[in-house]
Amino acid sequence: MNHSRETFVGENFVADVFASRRVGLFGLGRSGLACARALAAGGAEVLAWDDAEGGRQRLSEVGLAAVDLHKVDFATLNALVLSPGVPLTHPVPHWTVRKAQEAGIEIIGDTEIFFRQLAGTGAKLVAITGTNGKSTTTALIGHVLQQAGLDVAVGGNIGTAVFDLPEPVHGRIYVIEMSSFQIDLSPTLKPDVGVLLNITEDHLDRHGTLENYAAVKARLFANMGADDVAVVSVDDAWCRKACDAVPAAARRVAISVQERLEEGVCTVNGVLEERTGGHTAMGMDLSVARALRGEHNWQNAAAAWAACRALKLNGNLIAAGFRSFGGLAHRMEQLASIDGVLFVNDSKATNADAAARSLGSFENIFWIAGGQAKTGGITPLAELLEQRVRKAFLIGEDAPLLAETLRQAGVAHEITGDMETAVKAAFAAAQQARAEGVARQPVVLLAPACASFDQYRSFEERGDHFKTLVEALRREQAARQPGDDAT
Ligand code: UMA
Repeated sequence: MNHSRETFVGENFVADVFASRRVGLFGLGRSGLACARALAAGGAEVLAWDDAEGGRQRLSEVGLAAVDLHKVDFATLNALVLSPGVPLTHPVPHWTVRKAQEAGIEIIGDTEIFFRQLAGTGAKLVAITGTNGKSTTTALIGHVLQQAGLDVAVGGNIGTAVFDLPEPVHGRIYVIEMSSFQIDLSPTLKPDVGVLLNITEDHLDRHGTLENYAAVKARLFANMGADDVAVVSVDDAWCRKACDAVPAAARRVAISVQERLEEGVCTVNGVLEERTGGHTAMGMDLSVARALRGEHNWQNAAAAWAACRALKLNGNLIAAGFRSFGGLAHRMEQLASIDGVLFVNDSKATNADAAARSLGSFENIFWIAGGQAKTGGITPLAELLEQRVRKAFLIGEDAPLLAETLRQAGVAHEITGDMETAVKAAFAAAQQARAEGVARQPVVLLAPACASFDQYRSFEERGDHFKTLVEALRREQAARQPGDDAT
């Protein structure tokens, strides 16, 4: 997805729910900037600020001047609009949060204002959350609906800020990926279709405990009523708890990749089935959908199927959409085969659980990992690493921590520090393995199991850097050996 200013489609989004009122807005990244512009266009007085000079400067792009919120009496504001990346509760509330709490004003996100704008327009909302797979599921649902000829807009945590989307009109369906941070800032969130994929440990630095994190995710369903549909996994205990808490008036659709459900949508051994009363009503073999191969995608597919069915799409259209889905950048993205070595970019794997999915999908892996480790590091991966990884190449500030787990698991590794050194070393080792005649194609896999922020601005930037380096290798190899298999 391209986030350059030229491609923004919603430049004219007018958010008037705060017309003639005074709003403090903090954080001028992608979401804050778009929200400031939309609120100002809707007649609000927007007092916007960012801790970083760069953020404050960006405000002039939307015709506004920064106002130092340190000097503003928050009791004169109607609300504080906070960017999702700014700490609300943990590790400590941001200074703007403290000021807003002391003044007793509401603290909300751009998504909350967006949802208020949707009310009464006849537009529909599909909201997707979960620890892993939510971007793929969001993109997949968006793709299927679009292929079916519906009016669809896809955004949220996936990358396009909600106020960079087109304005609501009757019949338009918004497919919005929601992070836990965004849910936390969206008290009136009430999707027509809500999807909860899975809950495993992540972002504990921002939510304190797994209990809090799970409770925030479960709020996706809290305001649901009659006609709303909750699509929820029954494969983990936290999701089952969230499923039990769905308001009685709403309809629940269970999804599973572990059991053949009596009722719901399940994918067992790669075959998706929509089950009702213990019978299979319809289904498909996912092996025909090239971007949905691998166990990690079965849950995404089951969820997307259930969500599209909740929107009354017929099964043939959904299956056709699954088949034509191309997948997402930075999610197990197969980049090239160079000198018999496959390069895979899974930069989105920012925690151990996500990395486990790509590690489980390949063998003979030359693994590039590291960055800022999450709680628990890569300890849960020890067994998988032993089975799949021939050698690890570690980057970033927590490389020594990862090295310790690898040492204990008896897996070969070296600390390469930066990405460029890692790519070259991994390629050389993979080529050597190939020369020694390994049975399976060696794979250089970037699946960091860590956040990127010590070396990059985002996982996208990290993945793009990896892609650039792989492309350079491909060109080098093609120049050296014309006619090689570099693709
Ligand atoms: N800032 C401060 N002080 C702070 C923290 C941040 O001033 O203490 C400022 C920064 O200087 C910067 C701005 O806040 O100018 C950044 O705001 P942000 O981190 O909320 O980022 P945005 O650019 O607005 O992007 C957000 C989401 N980012 C986060 O949740 C961290 C993007 O999700 C999302 O795509 C975008 O809105 C559009 O909706 C990214 C993400 O990493 C992909 N999400 C996390 C994840 O998927 O794990 C949750």
